[in-house]
Amino acid sequence: MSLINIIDFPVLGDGRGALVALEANHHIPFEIKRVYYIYGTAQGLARGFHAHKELKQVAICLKGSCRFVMDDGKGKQEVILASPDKGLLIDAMQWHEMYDFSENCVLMVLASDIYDEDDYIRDYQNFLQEIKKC
Ligand code: T46
Repeated sequence: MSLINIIDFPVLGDGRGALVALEANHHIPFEIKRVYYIYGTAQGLARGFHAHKELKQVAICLKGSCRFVMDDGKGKQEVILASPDKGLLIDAMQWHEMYDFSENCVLMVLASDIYDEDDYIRDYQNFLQEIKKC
């Protein structure tokens, strides 16, 4: 089973440039309750290192590039996000780590719920224990 689920968004391009429109429950497979974005990332530093118990997310690299490592407790797979017309689905109970942010990277994330620290599993051993119960 692939841990990398990329959603290709339709690009409505014309002579003036490109336009991508994302609709909840259509292009994005959930109701969007929160949008956040990451930019100005320190060079050489990684982020993530957690899984979410319930939250579903789609990550879109609007500018530049970054690398995601996705982990289901049995295996790991990597993907580079470098295009604003592609979204990476980060499902619940997928451990994820983000590396190699380019200097100009702008990473936008659409999330199925508002921020809740209790939904995070930030300890990898705890994640491995929880995944066995799924
Ligand atoms: C994820 C990956 C892809 C908030 O207060 N509200 C928010 O909506 C978010 C996303 C974060 N925060 C606070 C929590 C921390 O004190 O901002 C701080 C940095 O968050 P964190 O260390 O979790 O950042 P990342 O880049 O490691 O992870 C983020 C998301 O938190 C996470 O849900 O899946 O991006």
